[in-house]
Amino acid sequence: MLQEYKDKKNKLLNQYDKILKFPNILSEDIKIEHIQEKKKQLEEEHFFVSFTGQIKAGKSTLINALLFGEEVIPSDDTPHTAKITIIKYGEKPMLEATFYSKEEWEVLESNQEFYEEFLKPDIEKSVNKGVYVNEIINKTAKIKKENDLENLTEYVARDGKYTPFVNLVTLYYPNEILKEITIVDTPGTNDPNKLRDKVAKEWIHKTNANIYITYANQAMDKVDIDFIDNFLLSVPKEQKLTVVNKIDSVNDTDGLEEYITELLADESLKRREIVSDRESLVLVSGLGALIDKMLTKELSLNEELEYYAKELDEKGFLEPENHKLSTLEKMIEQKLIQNKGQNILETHIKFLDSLFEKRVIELTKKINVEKSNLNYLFTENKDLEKKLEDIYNFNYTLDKSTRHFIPFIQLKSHKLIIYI
Ligand SMILES: Nc1nc2c(ncn2[C@@H]2O[C@H](COP(=O)(O)OP(=O)(O)O)[C@@H](O)[C@H]2O)c(=O)[nH]1
Ligand SMILES: [Mg+2]
Repeated sequence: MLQEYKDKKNKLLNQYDKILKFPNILSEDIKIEHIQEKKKQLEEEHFFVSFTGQIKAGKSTLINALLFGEEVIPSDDTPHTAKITIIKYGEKPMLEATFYSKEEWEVLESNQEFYEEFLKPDIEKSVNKGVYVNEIINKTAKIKKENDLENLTEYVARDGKYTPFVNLVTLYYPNEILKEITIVDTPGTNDPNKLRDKVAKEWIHKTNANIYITYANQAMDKVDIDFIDNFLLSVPKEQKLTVVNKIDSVNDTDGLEEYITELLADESLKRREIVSDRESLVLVSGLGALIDKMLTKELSLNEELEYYAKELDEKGFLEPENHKLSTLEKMIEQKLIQNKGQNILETHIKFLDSLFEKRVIELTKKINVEKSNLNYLFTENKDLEKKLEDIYNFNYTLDKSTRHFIPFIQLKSHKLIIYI
């Protein structure tokens, strides 16, 4: 993903390197630190993409297919609590859970209704697993790290032993795409926990593209609308993309078309700029794509995936032209370039141009000064030439008159000798 952008970015970074290697080519009043800073800025430019949609819409499966080509984020039948997961680049796989601070926890506890309905039962489950509130919340270190992702469910699943105390989970993974893009996997429902709700909102607003996932034959319901109203209303239209997932689960193409037509005709969605037009709608089979990638990498499938693999294979959804993951990749790429990438590249091209332009103006000035010096020398030269000519002429005249006089002088001298 983003290959063309990366190539262009690398070319610009090379330009910065060249300038840093030969700083003399720059005008004297440009500080080298300024160039270093600009280069760093470009290196650190980063994209954020958020995946939203109801629980079970297929967000985790799609992220696994797009990024990893294997099941890195768990997608299982136990519903996960509404927890936001950030997926970032790291040299080694690592899980980082951010727990609530003491102050945040007090705010949660003080909401009696929320405490009784959600927090208390969850805390009791954790106690049964040997994890106590004071052990987690009162610690100064808010972050717990694990060097593999195996235990992720303990932090995000409904009955995970740390789940009630987790505010945010960050996964680090050595994956080239993540060097350019950070993925935000959001809960699809409004969170009764208002603190997590706030974190999710902040992350969604950081993103340059938001993918809203629904699935074939699932009518957008109140849960979708509430979520969209709460989280996505202020996201600009050009950043939004809607995915209809699980297209493999529809038996006839007419049924799918009917579903799409209904979505497109839905005025309340149109008003919310979620399914604005056919062009911003992508139809995929996330599971088909994931299995296709796993088989290509010759990874073994678990029992559940094995079962789906047979079914999807029979329907042809393990074929790229049918699961259509690359269409989604292209659409995400397009959004990122339009909303941010183009601007990044243009800003740096303009900056580099202005550097050279300044130098060209300086050099042109210098050339002009040299030219006028030369002109001066040239006119001086002309004067000299003229003087030389005069001297020559004078010489010539002198020569002529001398020749004239010589016989006369000779005669005179002769006479003189005789006389003597
Ligand atoms: N048939 C079919 N099932 C899918 C597809 N994508 C995901 N699923 C299944 O839907 C369920 C929920 O998927 P998951 O990725 O965990 O959804 P999330 O809650 O939005 O992250 C899992 O059982 C997946 O295997 C798809 O394209 N086709
Ligand atoms: Mg999920």
